[in-house]
Amino acid sequence: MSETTLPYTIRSRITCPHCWHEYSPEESLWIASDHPNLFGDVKLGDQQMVRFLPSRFTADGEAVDPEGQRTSRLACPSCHLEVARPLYQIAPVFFSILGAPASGKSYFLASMTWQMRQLLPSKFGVVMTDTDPVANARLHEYEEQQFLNPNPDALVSIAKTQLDGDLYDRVNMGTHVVSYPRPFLFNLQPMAKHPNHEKSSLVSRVMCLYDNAGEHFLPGSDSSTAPVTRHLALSRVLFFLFDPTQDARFRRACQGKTKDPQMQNRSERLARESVTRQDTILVEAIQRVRRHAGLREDQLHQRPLVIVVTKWDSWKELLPDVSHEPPYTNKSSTPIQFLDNQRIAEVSTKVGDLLRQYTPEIVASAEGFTKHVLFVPVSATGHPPESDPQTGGFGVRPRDMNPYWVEVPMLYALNKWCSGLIGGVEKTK
Ligand SMILES: Nc1nc2c(ncn2[C@@H]2O[C@H](COP(=O)(O)OP(=O)(O)OP(=O)(O)O)[C@@H](O)[C@H]2O)c(=O)[nH]1
Ligand SMILES: [Mg+2]
Ligand SMILES: [Zn+2]
Repeated sequence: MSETTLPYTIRSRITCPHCWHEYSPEESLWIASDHPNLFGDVKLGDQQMVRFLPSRFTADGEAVDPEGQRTSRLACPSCHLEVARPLYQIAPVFFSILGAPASGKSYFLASMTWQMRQLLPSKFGVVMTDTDPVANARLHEYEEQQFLNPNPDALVSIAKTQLDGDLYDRVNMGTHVVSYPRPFLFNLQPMAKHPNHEKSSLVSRVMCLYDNAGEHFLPGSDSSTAPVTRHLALSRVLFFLFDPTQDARFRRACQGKTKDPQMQNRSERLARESVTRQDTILVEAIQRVRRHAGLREDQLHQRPLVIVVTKWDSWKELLPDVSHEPPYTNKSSTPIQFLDNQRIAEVSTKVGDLLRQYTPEIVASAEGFTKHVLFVPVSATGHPPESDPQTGGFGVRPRDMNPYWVEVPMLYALNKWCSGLIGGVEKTK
Protein backbone atom coordinates (compact mmCIF):
# COMPACT_ATOMS: atom_id res chain seq x y z
CA MET A 1 0.00 0.00 0.00
CA SER A 2 1.59 3.29 -1.03
CA GLU A 3 0.65 6.69 0.37
CA THR A 4 -1.32 7.42 -2.78
CA THR A 5 -3.71 4.53 -2.20
CA LEU A 6 -5.40 6.26 0.72
CA PRO A 7 -6.82 9.77 0.57
CA TYR A 8 -5.00 11.10 3.66
CA THR A 9 -1.60 11.24 5.30
CA ILE A 10 -0.71 7.88 6.71
CA ARG A 11 1.35 7.42 9.85
CA SER A 12 4.64 5.62 9.33
CA ARG A 13 4.08 3.18 12.23
CA ILE A 14 0.79 1.73 13.39
CA THR A 15 0.20 0.12 16.79
CA CYS A 16 -2.48 -2.57 16.78
CA PRO A 17 -4.91 -1.82 19.65
CA HIS A 18 -5.70 -5.55 20.01
CA CYS A 19 -2.29 -7.28 20.22
CA TRP A 20 -0.08 -4.11 20.47
CA HIS A 21 2.07 -5.25 17.54
CA GLU A 22 3.76 -2.32 15.79
CA TYR A 23 3.91 -2.44 12.01
CA SER A 24 4.26 -0.25 8.96
CA PRO A 25 1.09 0.46 6.95
CA GLU A 26 2.25 -1.46 3.88
CA GLU A 27 2.33 -4.64 5.97
CA SER A 28 -1.41 -4.31 6.63
CA LEU A 29 -3.75 -7.04 5.59
CA TRP A 30 -7.11 -6.19 4.07
CA ILE A 31 -10.44 -7.74 5.02
CA ALA A 32 -12.32 -9.29 2.10
CA SER A 33 -15.82 -8.08 1.18
CA ASP A 34 -18.72 -10.29 2.27
CA HIS A 35 -18.58 -12.61 -0.75
CA PRO A 36 -19.70 -16.12 0.33
CA ASN A 37 -16.54 -17.70 -1.12
CA LEU A 38 -14.36 -15.58 1.13
CA PHE A 39 -15.61 -16.67 4.54
CA GLY A 40 -13.01 -18.15 6.87
CA ASP A 41 -9.71 -16.78 8.12
CA VAL A 42 -6.81 -18.96 9.33
CA LYS A 43 -6.44 -17.05 12.58
CA LEU A 44 -9.99 -15.91 13.31
CA GLY A 45 -12.11 -18.87 12.22
CA ASP A 46 -15.06 -19.60 9.91
CA GLN A 47 -17.26 -16.64 10.80
CA GLN A 48 -14.73 -14.01 9.73
CA MET A 49 -13.86 -12.86 6.21
CA VAL A 50 -10.46 -13.85 4.88
CA ARG A 51 -7.56 -11.44 5.40
CA PHE A 52 -5.33 -10.93 2.35
CA LEU A 53 -2.45 -8.90 0.91
CA PRO A 54 -3.90 -7.19 -2.17
CA SER A 55 -2.25 -7.04 -5.56
CA ARG A 56 -4.88 -4.73 -7.08
CA PHE A 57 -6.29 -1.39 -5.93
CA THR A 58 -9.07 0.83 -7.25
CA ALA A 59 -8.30 4.39 -8.37
CA ASP A 60 -9.59 5.75 -5.05
CA GLY A 61 -7.33 3.54 -2.96
CA GLU A 62 -9.55 0.64 -2.01
CA ALA A 63 -8.21 -2.89 -2.36
CA VAL A 64 -9.72 -5.48 -4.71
CA ASP A 65 -10.31 -8.84 -3.06
CA PRO A 66 -9.82 -12.30 -4.67
CA GLU A 67 -13.49 -12.24 -5.85
CA GLY A 68 -12.98 -8.88 -7.57
CA GLN A 69 -14.94 -6.85 -4.96
CA ARG A 70 -13.71 -3.65 -3.36
CA THR A 71 -12.90 -3.34 0.32
CA SER A 72 -11.59 -0.58 2.55
CA ARG A 73 -11.25 -2.49 5.84
CA LEU A 74 -7.75 -3.06 7.21
CA ALA A 75 -6.38 -5.64 9.64
CA CYS A 76 -3.29 -6.19 11.75
CA PRO A 77 -0.71 -8.48 10.10
CA SER A 78 -0.05 -10.25 13.40
CA CYS A 79 -3.47 -10.93 14.99
CA HIS A 80 -5.64 -10.32 11.86
CA LEU A 81 -8.15 -8.27 13.91
CA GLU A 82 -9.59 -5.17 12.29
CA VAL A 83 -7.68 -1.94 12.86
CA ALA A 84 -10.02 1.03 12.45
CA ARG A 85 -8.97 3.55 9.80
CA PRO A 86 -8.44 6.53 12.12
CA LEU A 87 -5.54 4.62 13.71
CA TYR A 88 -3.76 4.98 10.37
CA GLN A 89 -4.01 8.78 10.56
CA ILE A 90 -4.17 9.78 14.20
CA ALA A 91 -1.69 8.97 16.98
CA PRO A 92 -3.06 6.59 19.61
CA VAL A 93 -2.82 7.20 23.33
CA PHE A 94 -3.26 4.21 25.64
CA PHE A 95 -4.56 4.47 29.18
CA SER A 96 -4.81 1.56 31.61
CA ILE A 97 -7.51 1.31 34.25
CA LEU A 98 -6.69 -1.18 36.98
CA GLY A 99 -8.13 -2.14 40.33
CA ALA A 100 -9.47 -4.97 42.47
CA PRO A 101 -12.64 -6.86 41.56
CA ALA A 102 -15.71 -4.68 42.31
CA SER A 103 -13.56 -1.55 42.86
CA GLY A 104 -15.77 0.27 40.33
CA LYS A 105 -13.83 0.04 37.05
CA SER A 106 -16.78 -0.66 34.74
CA TYR A 107 -19.02 1.99 36.34
CA PHE A 108 -16.12 4.45 36.21
CA LEU A 109 -15.56 3.77 32.49
CA ALA A 110 -19.23 4.08 31.57
CA SER A 111 -19.83 7.28 33.55
CA MET A 112 -16.53 8.79 32.42
CA THR A 113 -17.14 8.24 28.70
CA TRP A 114 -20.74 9.46 29.06
CA GLN A 115 -19.63 12.63 30.84
CA MET A 116 -16.78 13.24 28.40
CA ARG A 117 -19.11 12.94 25.41
CA GLN A 118 -21.24 15.78 26.87
CA LEU A 119 -18.52 17.98 28.35
CA LEU A 120 -15.75 17.89 25.76
CA PRO A 121 -17.65 19.54 22.90
CA SER A 122 -19.61 21.99 25.05
CA LYS A 123 -16.90 23.11 27.48
CA PHE A 124 -13.52 22.20 26.00
CA GLY A 125 -14.03 22.54 22.23
CA VAL A 126 -13.08 18.91 21.56
CA VAL A 127 -15.23 16.37 19.70
CA MET A 128 -15.27 12.85 20.98
CA THR A 129 -16.54 10.20 18.58
CA ASP A 130 -16.42 6.42 18.47
CA THR A 131 -13.46 5.34 16.36
CA ASP A 132 -15.22 2.06 15.84
CA PRO A 133 -18.86 1.96 17.00
CA VAL A 134 -18.95 -1.83 16.85
CA ALA A 135 -15.96 -2.14 19.18
CA ASN A 136 -17.49 0.37 21.60
CA ALA A 137 -20.91 -1.33 21.58
CA ARG A 138 -20.52 -2.73 25.10
CA LEU A 139 -19.75 0.68 26.52
CA HIS A 140 -22.80 2.11 24.69
CA GLU A 141 -24.94 -0.51 26.40
CA TYR A 142 -23.60 0.51 29.81
CA GLU A 143 -24.12 4.22 29.06
CA GLU A 144 -27.65 3.70 27.74
CA GLN A 145 -28.65 1.56 30.68
CA GLN A 146 -27.38 4.05 33.25
CA PHE A 147 -28.17 7.39 31.59
CA LEU A 148 -30.78 6.92 28.84
CA ASN A 149 -32.92 4.24 30.37
CA PRO A 150 -36.63 4.60 29.38
CA ASN A 151 -37.47 3.24 32.83
CA PRO A 152 -35.61 5.58 35.24
CA ASP A 153 -36.98 3.84 38.33
CA ALA A 154 -35.76 0.35 37.47
CA LEU A 155 -32.92 -1.05 39.52
CA VAL A 156 -30.12 -1.70 37.01
CA SER A 157 -26.54 -2.86 37.31
CA ILE A 158 -23.46 -3.43 35.19
CA ALA A 159 -22.47 -7.08 35.30
CA LYS A 160 -19.16 -8.09 36.75
CA THR A 161 -16.52 -8.07 33.99
CA GLN A 162 -15.93 -11.65 32.88
CA LEU A 163 -12.47 -13.19 32.66
CA ASP A 164 -13.25 -14.50 29.19
CA GLY A 165 -16.18 -14.46 26.76
CA ASP A 166 -17.48 -11.78 24.44
CA LEU A 167 -15.25 -9.00 25.75
CA TYR A 168 -12.29 -10.87 24.25
CA ASP A 169 -11.19 -11.89 20.75
CA ARG A 170 -9.72 -15.34 20.28
CA VAL A 171 -6.90 -15.61 17.74
CA ASN A 172 -5.42 -18.92 16.58
CA MET A 173 -1.66 -18.36 16.44
CA GLY A 174 -0.97 -21.85 15.03
CA THR A 175 0.43 -23.59 18.08
CA HIS A 176 -1.88 -21.91 20.58
CA VAL A 177 -4.98 -19.73 20.85
CA VAL A 178 -4.54 -16.25 22.31
CA SER A 179 -7.35 -14.28 23.94
CA TYR A 180 -7.06 -10.48 23.58
CA PRO A 181 -9.23 -7.99 25.48
CA ARG A 182 -11.38 -5.78 23.20
CA PRO A 183 -10.30 -2.14 23.25
CA PHE A 184 -12.66 0.84 23.46
CA LEU A 185 -11.51 3.49 20.96
CA PHE A 186 -12.44 7.18 20.72
CA ASN A 187 -11.32 9.97 18.38
CA LEU A 188 -10.55 13.22 20.17
CA GLN A 189 -10.24 16.19 17.80
CA PRO A 190 -10.21 19.98 18.36
CA MET A 191 -13.29 21.84 17.04
CA ALA A 192 -13.22 25.14 15.14
CA LYS A 193 -13.51 27.13 18.41
CA HIS A 194 -10.45 25.34 19.88
CA PRO A 195 -7.15 27.31 19.80
CA ASN A 196 -5.36 24.28 18.27
CA HIS A 197 -7.91 23.67 15.54
CA GLU A 198 -5.32 24.53 12.88
CA LYS A 199 -2.94 21.95 14.37
CA SER A 200 -5.60 19.26 14.39
CA SER A 201 -3.41 16.64 12.74
CA LEU A 202 -0.77 17.09 15.47
CA VAL A 203 -2.90 17.21 18.59
CA SER A 204 -5.75 14.81 17.75
CA ARG A 205 -5.62 11.41 19.38
CA VAL A 206 -7.29 8.02 19.31
CA MET A 207 -7.86 7.25 22.98
CA CYS A 208 -7.56 3.48 23.67
CA LEU A 209 -9.05 2.06 26.88
CA TYR A 210 -9.65 -1.46 28.18
CA ASP A 211 -12.08 -2.81 30.77
CA ASN A 212 -10.31 -5.63 32.57
CA ALA A 213 -11.71 -7.94 35.18
CA GLY A 214 -10.08 -7.17 38.54
CA GLU A 215 -8.77 -10.74 38.71
CA HIS A 216 -6.54 -10.03 35.69
CA PHE A 217 -4.31 -7.94 37.93
CA LEU A 218 -3.70 -10.69 40.44
CA PRO A 219 -0.25 -12.31 40.29
CA GLY A 220 0.04 -15.00 37.60
CA SER A 221 -3.07 -14.05 35.65
CA ASP A 222 -1.42 -12.49 32.59
CA SER A 223 -0.01 -15.20 30.33
CA SER A 224 1.14 -15.59 26.74
CA THR A 225 -2.23 -17.14 25.87
CA ALA A 226 -4.19 -14.46 27.71
CA PRO A 227 -2.05 -11.30 27.57
CA VAL A 228 -4.92 -9.37 29.12
CA THR A 229 -2.91 -6.59 30.74
CA ARG A 230 -0.08 -6.03 28.23
CA HIS A 231 -1.56 -2.58 27.60
CA LEU A 232 0.13 -1.59 30.87
CA ALA A 233 3.40 -1.55 28.95
CA LEU A 234 2.19 1.03 26.41
CA SER A 235 0.02 3.01 28.75
CA ARG A 236 0.74 6.76 28.91
CA VAL A 237 -0.87 7.05 32.35
CA LEU A 238 -1.91 4.33 34.80
CA PHE A 239 -5.19 4.80 36.65
CA PHE A 240 -5.31 2.68 39.80
CA LEU A 241 -8.83 2.52 41.22
CA PHE A 242 -8.77 2.31 45.00
CA ASP A 243 -12.09 1.41 46.63
CA PRO A 244 -12.38 2.57 50.27
CA THR A 245 -15.46 0.36 50.81
CA GLN A 246 -13.22 -2.71 50.48
CA ASP A 247 -10.92 -1.52 53.24
CA ALA A 248 -11.75 -2.36 56.86
CA ARG A 249 -9.97 0.77 58.16
CA PHE A 250 -12.01 3.05 55.90
CA ARG A 251 -15.20 1.21 56.80
CA ARG A 252 -14.51 1.73 60.47
CA ALA A 253 -13.86 5.43 59.92
CA CYS A 254 -17.13 5.77 57.98
CA GLN A 255 -19.34 4.12 60.57
CA GLY A 256 -22.45 6.23 61.12
CA LYS A 257 -21.37 8.62 58.34
CA THR A 258 -22.74 6.83 55.27
CA LYS A 259 -25.79 4.99 54.02
CA ASP A 260 -23.85 2.90 51.52
CA PRO A 261 -24.45 -0.82 52.14
CA GLN A 262 -20.92 -1.50 50.80
CA MET A 263 -19.59 0.30 53.88
CA GLN A 264 -21.38 -2.08 56.26
CA ASN A 265 -19.14 -4.32 58.28
CA ARG A 266 -18.11 -7.37 56.33
CA SER A 267 -16.92 -10.59 57.86
CA GLU A 268 -13.40 -10.35 59.26
CA ARG A 269 -12.18 -12.93 56.77
CA LEU A 270 -13.49 -10.96 53.78
CA ALA A 271 -12.12 -7.74 55.21
CA ARG A 272 -8.62 -9.22 55.63
CA GLU A 273 -8.62 -10.66 52.12
CA SER A 274 -9.63 -7.47 50.42
CA VAL A 275 -7.11 -5.34 52.31
CA THR A 276 -4.24 -7.41 50.97
CA ARG A 277 -5.87 -7.59 47.60
CA GLN A 278 -5.94 -3.89 46.69
CA ASP A 279 -2.33 -3.46 47.69
CA THR A 280 -1.29 -6.67 45.94
CA ILE A 281 -2.94 -5.52 42.74
CA LEU A 282 -1.09 -2.20 42.69
CA VAL A 283 2.25 -3.88 43.48
CA GLU A 284 1.67 -6.53 40.81
CA ALA A 285 0.77 -3.92 38.18
CA ILE A 286 3.88 -1.90 39.09
CA GLN A 287 6.00 -5.02 38.71
CA ARG A 288 4.51 -5.77 35.30
CA VAL A 289 5.29 -2.23 34.13
CA ARG A 290 8.83 -2.43 35.55
CA ARG A 291 9.42 -5.75 33.80
CA HIS A 292 8.29 -4.35 30.46
CA ALA A 293 10.32 -1.16 30.90
CA GLY A 294 13.43 -3.02 32.13
CA LEU A 295 13.62 -1.05 35.40
CA ARG A 296 15.32 -2.18 38.62
CA GLU A 297 13.24 -2.43 41.80
CA ASP A 298 14.78 0.75 43.23
CA GLN A 299 14.45 2.90 40.10
CA LEU A 300 11.69 5.47 39.94
CA HIS A 301 9.60 5.44 36.82
CA GLN A 302 8.72 8.60 34.90
CA ARG A 303 5.24 7.36 34.14
CA PRO A 304 2.39 9.10 35.94
CA LEU A 305 0.12 7.15 38.25
CA VAL A 306 -3.31 8.47 39.13
CA ILE A 307 -4.85 6.94 42.24
CA VAL A 308 -8.56 7.24 41.53
CA VAL A 309 -10.40 6.91 44.83
CA THR A 310 -13.81 5.54 43.84
CA LYS A 311 -17.31 5.71 45.39
CA TRP A 312 -16.67 9.21 46.77
CA ASP A 313 -20.37 9.49 47.65
CA SER A 314 -19.88 6.75 50.26
CA TRP A 315 -16.91 8.32 52.12
CA LYS A 316 -17.31 12.05 51.42
CA GLU A 317 -18.02 12.79 55.09
CA LEU A 318 -14.35 12.00 55.84
CA LEU A 319 -13.43 15.17 53.90
CA PRO A 320 -16.43 17.45 54.50
CA ASP A 321 -14.65 20.59 53.30
CA VAL A 322 -13.82 19.19 49.84
CA SER A 323 -16.52 20.25 47.39
CA HIS A 324 -17.40 18.19 44.36
CA GLU A 325 -18.19 21.23 42.19
CA PRO A 326 -16.52 20.66 38.79
CA PRO A 327 -12.90 21.96 38.76
CA TYR A 328 -13.23 24.01 35.57
CA THR A 329 -12.59 27.67 35.05
CA ASN A 330 -12.88 30.33 32.34
CA LYS A 331 -10.29 32.63 30.85
CA SER A 332 -11.83 35.92 29.84
CA SER A 333 -10.60 35.94 26.23
CA THR A 334 -11.68 32.46 25.12
CA PRO A 335 -14.98 30.63 24.72
CA ILE A 336 -13.60 27.35 26.07
CA GLN A 337 -12.99 26.21 29.62
CA PHE A 338 -9.81 25.12 31.36
CA LEU A 339 -9.01 22.68 34.10
CA ASP A 340 -8.46 24.33 37.45
CA ASN A 341 -5.20 22.50 38.17
CA GLN A 342 -4.60 24.36 41.41
CA ARG A 343 -7.84 23.05 42.85
CA ILE A 344 -7.20 19.54 41.55
CA ALA A 345 -3.75 19.62 43.21
CA GLU A 346 -5.24 20.84 46.52
CA VAL A 347 -7.85 18.08 46.50
CA SER A 348 -5.12 15.57 45.62
CA THR A 349 -3.11 16.63 48.68
CA LYS A 350 -6.11 16.18 50.98
CA VAL A 351 -7.11 12.81 49.56
CA GLY A 352 -3.45 11.69 49.61
CA ASP A 353 -3.22 12.62 53.31
CA LEU A 354 -6.41 10.68 54.02
CA LEU A 355 -5.00 7.58 52.31
CA ARG A 356 -1.68 8.02 54.14
CA GLN A 357 -3.67 7.90 57.38
CA TYR A 358 -5.78 4.80 56.64
CA THR A 359 -3.91 2.89 53.90
CA PRO A 360 -0.27 3.98 54.06
CA GLU A 361 0.87 0.93 52.09
CA ILE A 362 -0.99 2.11 48.97
CA VAL A 363 0.62 5.56 49.11
CA ALA A 364 4.06 4.06 49.77
CA SER A 365 3.78 1.68 46.79
CA ALA A 366 2.60 4.50 44.53
CA GLU A 367 5.33 6.92 45.61
CA GLY A 368 7.98 4.20 45.32
CA PHE A 369 7.01 3.72 41.70
CA THR A 370 6.87 7.25 40.32
CA LYS A 371 7.34 10.91 41.22
CA HIS A 372 4.10 11.77 39.46
CA VAL A 373 1.32 10.58 41.75
CA LEU A 374 -2.06 12.29 41.79
CA PHE A 375 -5.04 11.38 43.99
CA VAL A 376 -8.48 12.06 42.54
CA PRO A 377 -11.77 11.25 44.27
CA VAL A 378 -14.60 10.24 41.92
CA SER A 379 -18.17 9.09 42.13
CA ALA A 380 -19.46 7.23 39.08
CA THR A 381 -23.02 7.10 40.40
CA GLY A 382 -23.22 9.92 42.98
CA HIS A 383 -25.51 7.66 44.94
CA PRO A 384 -25.18 4.48 47.01
CA PRO A 385 -26.35 1.25 45.36
CA GLU A 386 -29.34 -0.68 46.67
CA SER A 387 -29.63 -4.38 47.25
CA ASP A 388 -31.52 -6.03 44.42
CA PRO A 389 -33.76 -8.76 45.87
CA GLN A 390 -33.98 -10.45 42.45
CA THR A 391 -30.25 -10.88 41.87
CA GLY A 392 -28.91 -10.60 45.39
CA GLY A 393 -26.40 -8.05 44.05
CA PHE A 394 -26.34 -4.25 44.06
CA GLY A 395 -28.11 -1.97 41.58
CA VAL A 396 -28.75 1.75 41.01
CA ARG A 397 -31.81 3.55 39.66
CA PRO A 398 -31.07 5.64 36.53
CA ARG A 399 -32.96 8.62 38.01
CA ASP A 400 -30.46 8.65 40.92
CA MET A 401 -27.39 8.79 38.68
CA ASN A 402 -25.43 11.95 39.44
CA PRO A 403 -21.73 11.34 38.74
CA TYR A 404 -19.15 13.84 39.93
CA TRP A 405 -15.46 14.30 39.12
CA VAL A 406 -15.61 11.02 37.19
CA GLU A 407 -14.06 12.60 34.08
CA VAL A 408 -11.48 14.64 36.01
CA PRO A 409 -8.71 11.96 36.13
CA MET A 410 -8.84 11.56 32.34
CA LEU A 411 -9.07 15.29 31.59
CA TYR A 412 -6.11 15.93 33.89
CA ALA A 413 -4.12 13.15 32.20
CA LEU A 414 -4.90 14.60 28.77
CA ASN A 415 -3.93 18.08 29.97
CA LYS A 416 -0.64 17.10 31.61
CA TRP A 417 0.62 14.18 29.62
CA CYS A 418 -0.92 14.42 26.15
CA SER A 419 -0.74 18.11 25.43
CA GLY A 420 -2.77 20.25 23.05
CA LEU A 421 -6.34 19.05 23.57
CA ILE A 422 -7.42 20.05 27.09
CA GLY A 423 -6.17 23.34 28.55
CA GLY A 424 -5.33 23.90 32.20
CA VAL A 425 -4.70 26.87 34.48
CA GLU A 426 -2.07 26.40 37.20
CA LYS A 427 -2.87 29.40 39.42
CA THR A 428 -6.42 30.57 39.84
CA LYS A 429 -6.08 32.49 43.10
N1 LIG B 1 -21.50 4.13 46.14
C1 LIG B 1 -20.98 3.85 44.94
N2 LIG B 1 -20.92 2.58 44.50
C2 LIG B 1 -20.38 2.36 43.27
C3 LIG B 1 -19.86 3.41 42.47
N3 LIG B 1 -19.37 2.87 41.32
C4 LIG B 1 -19.58 1.55 41.41
N4 LIG B 1 -20.19 1.22 42.57
C5 LIG B 1 -20.59 -0.13 43.01
O1 LIG B 1 -19.44 -0.96 43.00
C6 LIG B 1 -19.75 -2.26 42.55
C7 LIG B 1 -18.71 -2.76 41.57
O2 LIG B 1 -18.61 -1.91 40.47
P1 LIG B 1 -17.97 -2.40 39.06
O3 LIG B 1 -17.77 -1.17 38.23
O4 LIG B 1 -18.77 -3.50 38.47
O5 LIG B 1 -16.56 -2.97 39.54
P2 LIG B 1 -15.35 -3.54 38.62
O6 LIG B 1 -14.11 -2.92 39.16
O7 LIG B 1 -15.65 -3.34 37.19
O8 LIG B 1 -15.37 -5.09 39.03
P3 LIG B 1 -14.85 -6.37 38.16
O9 LIG B 1 -15.54 -6.28 36.82
O10 LIG B 1 -15.29 -7.52 38.99
O11 LIG B 1 -13.37 -6.30 38.09
C8 LIG B 1 -21.16 -2.19 41.98
O12 LIG B 1 -22.00 -2.93 42.84
C9 LIG B 1 -21.55 -0.75 42.00
O13 LIG B 1 -22.89 -0.57 42.45
C10 LIG B 1 -19.94 4.74 42.97
O14 LIG B 1 -19.53 5.72 42.35
N5 LIG B 1 -20.51 4.90 44.22
MG1 LIG C 1 -15.92 -4.61 35.64
ZN1 LIG D 1 -2.80 -7.12 16.21
